[in-house]
Amino acid sequence: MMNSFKEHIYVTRPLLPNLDKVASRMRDIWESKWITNTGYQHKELEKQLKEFLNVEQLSLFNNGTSALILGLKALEIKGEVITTPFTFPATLQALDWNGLTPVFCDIDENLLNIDPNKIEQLITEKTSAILGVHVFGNPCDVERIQYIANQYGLKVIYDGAHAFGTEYAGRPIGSFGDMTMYSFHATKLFNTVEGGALAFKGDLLKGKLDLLKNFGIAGPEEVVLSGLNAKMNEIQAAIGLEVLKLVEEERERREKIKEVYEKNLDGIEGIRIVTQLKGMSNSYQYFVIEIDEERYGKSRDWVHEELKKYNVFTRKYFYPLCSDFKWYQHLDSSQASNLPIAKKAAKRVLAMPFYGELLEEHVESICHLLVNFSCLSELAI
Ligand code: T4K
Repeated sequence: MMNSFKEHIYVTRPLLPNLDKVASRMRDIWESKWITNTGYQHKELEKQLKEFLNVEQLSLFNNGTSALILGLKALEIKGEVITTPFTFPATLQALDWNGLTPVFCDIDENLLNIDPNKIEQLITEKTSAILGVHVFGNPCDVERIQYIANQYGLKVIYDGAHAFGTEYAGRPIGSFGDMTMYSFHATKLFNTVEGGALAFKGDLLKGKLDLLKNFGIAGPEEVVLSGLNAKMNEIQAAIGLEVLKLVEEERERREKIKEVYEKNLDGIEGIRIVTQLKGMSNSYQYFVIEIDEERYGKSRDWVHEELKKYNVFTRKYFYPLCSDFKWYQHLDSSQASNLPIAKKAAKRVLAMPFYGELLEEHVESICHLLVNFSCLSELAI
C-alpha cells in the first residue's frame, strides 16, 4: 500500500503575495487613513484589472455573489431566467435575492456548461434572460447563446467566477453577453481574499453599478437607488494588486501540473478529463475529472473517500445539483427527466488538487493511486 502524504493535499491553496510588499501597501493605507469607499488601491486595482481582462468597463465588489446580485438588479431582469443547475449555489441565490424564478436547462456532455440546444424550448413570455456559467473556466458556447438571446430579445449574463483570463475565439470572455461576473475568492486563481467584479459595456451601467454597491448614494444628501453595501475595501484591493503580479507565473505552473495529470491519466478506462480543451482557452482554475463507475470499476464517491485515507482532499464540484435544493424541487424544470446530463455529471465529477505549489511528484503519486484503484483489489492498493 502506498504511504499517505505527510501533509494534507487540498483541492486548492490561495495564491499569496510577498508579505513585505503587502506590508508596504498597508503602510500607505494606514498613513492615508483611507481604508474603504473607493480609495487609491481600489481605483488602481479597477484600472489594472480592466486592462488585464481587456474589458470595456469593470466594477469591483466585495465578493462575486453580491456582484451578481447587483448586476441582475442593474440590468432590471424580471420574471424567469434560464440557467444551469450544475453550478455553485451562489449563481441561483443571486436570482433568489432578485425575486427571479430559475428555469433549469440541461448541460452539454463535454464541457458541462448550459446546452444551447436545449435553451429555446424553455423560453416563455416570462423569460427575460439567460444566465450561463463558464463552469471550471471552460467557456460557454457564447455565440449560440447570443444568437438565441437576439432572436427572443433576452439579456445574457455570465457567471464567470471560474473564468479569470478565459478567452473565446481570441476574445476575452468578459466581452461577451451583457455582463460577466468574476469571483476573487481565496480559492480563485486571482484573489483579493474575498472579492469580485462585473465586466460590462457603457458608462451608464458603470454609474448605476457604482451607485448600487454604495447604498445608491449619489451625494451627501442624495440617495437615488435602493442598493447595498457591496464595496471592495482598500485592504482587499491592496492584496489584489500584489496577487495580480503573480497570476501569469501561477498559470504557467498550473499548465505544467495539468500536463503531468494528463500524461498520467491518459488511457485510464472510465476517467475523462473535463478541463482538457483542445484548441480552446481555459483559466486553469480547476482540474476536473469525470469517473464512469461502470468502466472504471469504482464510483466517484468511493474514490473521493478513498483518497482521504491518503490525505488527499478532492471536492465534488458540483454536487448536489442546485435543482435538487428543496426550495426548487417543485419547479417543472427541476425534474430529473429535464436534466439527464446534469444528473449524470453531478455523480461523476471530481475536482482534483490543482495549484501552483503542488509538487509534480505528488501529482504523479495521486495519478498512481487512481490507476491502482481501478485495477487492483482494495487490499493490494
Ligand atoms: N459562482 C460560481 C460558479 C462559484 O464557483 C462561486 C464561488 C460563486 C459564484 C460565488 O463567488 P464568491 O461570492 O465566493 O466570490 C469555495 C469558495 O468559497 C467559493 O468562492 C467557490 N465558488 C467555490 C467553488 O469554492 P468551498 O465551500 O468549496 O470552500 P472551502 O472553504 O471548502 O475551500 C476549498 C479548499 O480551498 C479547502 O479545502 C482548502 C483551500 N482553502 C480555502 C480557503 C478558504 C485554503 O487553502 N485557504 C483558504 O483560505 O467554496
